[in-house]
Amino acid sequence: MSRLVVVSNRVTLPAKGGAAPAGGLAVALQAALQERGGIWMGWSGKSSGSREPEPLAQQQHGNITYALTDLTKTDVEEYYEGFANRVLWPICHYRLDLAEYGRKEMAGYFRVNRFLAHRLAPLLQEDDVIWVHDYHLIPLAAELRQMGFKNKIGFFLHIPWPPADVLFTMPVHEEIMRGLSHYDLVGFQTDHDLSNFGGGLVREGIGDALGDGRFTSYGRTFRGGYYGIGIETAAFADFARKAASNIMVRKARQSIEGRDLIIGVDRLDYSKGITQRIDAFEQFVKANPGYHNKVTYLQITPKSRSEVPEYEAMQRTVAEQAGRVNGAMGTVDWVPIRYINRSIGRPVLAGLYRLAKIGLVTPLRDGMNLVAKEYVAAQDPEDPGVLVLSRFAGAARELRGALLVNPYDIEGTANAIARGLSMSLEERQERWRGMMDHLLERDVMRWCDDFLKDLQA
Ligand code: ADQ
Repeated sequence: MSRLVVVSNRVTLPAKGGAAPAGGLAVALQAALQERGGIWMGWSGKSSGSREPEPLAQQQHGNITYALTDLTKTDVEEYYEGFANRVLWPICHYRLDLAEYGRKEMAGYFRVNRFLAHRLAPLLQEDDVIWVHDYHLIPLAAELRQMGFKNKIGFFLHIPWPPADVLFTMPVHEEIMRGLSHYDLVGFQTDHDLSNFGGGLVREGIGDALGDGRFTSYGRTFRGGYYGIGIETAAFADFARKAASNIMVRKARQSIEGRDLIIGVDRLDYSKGITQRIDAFEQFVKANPGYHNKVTYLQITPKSRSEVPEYEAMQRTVAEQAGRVNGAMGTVDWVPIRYINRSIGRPVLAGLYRLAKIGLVTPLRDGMNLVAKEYVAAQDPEDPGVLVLSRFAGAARELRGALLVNPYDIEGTANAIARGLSMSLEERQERWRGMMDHLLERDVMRWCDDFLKDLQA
């Protein structure tokens, strides 16, 4: 078996004794790396003012070498905050209005990818299989090819891929499309993303679809496929089962005091539809006076990317909105929305999901959305809750037992909340069983195996 080299913007180091275990993606990649031996390389998260890069920091854990590089402050501003998060992220989430193009940032993105390729090169062996993750690193394969590397290189995109009409508003779309052609396998989350990619390629006359998942463009032939990412289903279900005895989960249960719990868990990001969701909750309470003082909506939202202005503005908007609804609807003994900005360890999170009658997952656009899958995995088979899920999340193409909603349709989402809260036990069990079977079969290990098998085929 060839050695595996994983490259991603950030690297998850193994949890230190006692620390909360990492999320599913890290667990799966670490397992694959441990089995075959390999390297996980990426940015350390640190930036310095110096132009001369420090040597790569390497740490060995079992069969895995973690290789971390610092970037300069300018690199981080241009490559990460500038192009990746202010151009590619909004464009891939269909938000033309939020993309901010700057020549400097675009150049920085390609420059840092070249830098990372040069840092990686000395570590590579001839038959290594290289797996590159996500939108930060699209040009990496092209850089490695230019240096003469003929290894199998795969790419997986964790976020959506938009239709050509959206993508082609980006001044460097051509370079991005060319960058993808240097991989042997380009993986998307859903059939929908893959067809946006293939459709754009053909329609814009950049390349051809050869059938059987093969494409040709810029003189290269490569494969495209979709591999919906999963979670560590069995382990997560186990956390949830055991969480009843957890002190924080017990306190949460006591504090709900016989009310139904609705839960939302998202990074603070405009793609997650949090403001529309709060509107829908407010609409639900207004339209259903019987639920006054009978329901609590817990929204757990750690801040993210605060250096990007839209995110900073959103922090204020959501906090004000939650405060306004509580002020208008709350009573001396009822706070309708509990809005908290912190990260929660996975075992506790699993317990909170299990307490909730409704998992409210309503992104405006999402590659997959793992929260939807975690919510389902955490349910009690005897008395499962209902997943209310945006049709614009990749997960909606797999989780057919969810109540699918259009998150822009506030009344529609409010109605789905009401429907979920009054759904019969029999219907809840039937919907949940189908979704859980799917999640057990297609967990994150399977995702990892499927991608690597196709990459090496
Ligand atoms: P994200 O946009 O980060 O991921 P998501 O898939 O929902 O979105 O994953 C978030 C993860 O963070 C989940 O595992 C969740 O439990 C965890 N999390 C969120 N809030 C938390 C909190 N307060 N405390 C603790 N944990 C919290 C990107 C894409 C997604 C895609 C994933 C994986 O945007 O579409 O599903 O990558 O490919």
